[in-house]
Amino acid sequence: MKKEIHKRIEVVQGDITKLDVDAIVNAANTSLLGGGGVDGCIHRAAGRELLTECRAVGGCPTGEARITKAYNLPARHVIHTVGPVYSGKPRDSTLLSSCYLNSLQLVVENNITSVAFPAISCGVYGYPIKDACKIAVDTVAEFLKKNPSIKKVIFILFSSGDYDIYTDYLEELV
Ligand code: AR6
Repeated sequence: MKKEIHKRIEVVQGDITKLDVDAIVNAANTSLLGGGGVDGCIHRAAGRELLTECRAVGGCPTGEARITKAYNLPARHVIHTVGPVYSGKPRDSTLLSSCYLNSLQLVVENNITSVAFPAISCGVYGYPIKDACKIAVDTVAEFLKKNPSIKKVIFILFSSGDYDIYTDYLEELV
């Protein structure tokens, strides 16, 4: 990976709801009406107004993304994307990659310069973290090459084990 791309990607361990970035990405479900995991954390921290706006959006198919305001969060926007439920079929990786691509497309369209991603599909939806990490990093790196307006993409991982997987993979690509 080129140094210039590497510098625009950051890996951190922590809670995505605390990040002061232009946009955070939510690992939502197709209803967009909240749930557990990171989705639950984001809705709790953003407040009821987020649910009201999500209701008006009216859902999101797997692999696509929708943008809302972030209300009580330090971030300015929430990009809701719906990862695949892991099945072990080739379609999983295409859909997961689409989540990153469609989220980044919204980033560009909304003049956003910094965005943070959780490990989409790697909790309740059961995607193996090592495979998901490769898809996430490769998709983002390829997109950054073509889109200089995005200054920073943060991968934020809840556990130290997941954090190590991301940092190890990025080191491999240097
Ligand atoms: N900050 C960063 N990462 C987090 C946080 C947080 N606050 N909380 C959890 N994670 P999951 P999925 C990590 O289950 O697999 C919901 O019910 C977590 O450790 O949140 O895409 C939705 O409504 C894991 O690595 O999302 C859907 O129904 C990662 O975020 C379903 O879960 C994703 O885990 C989506 O499942």
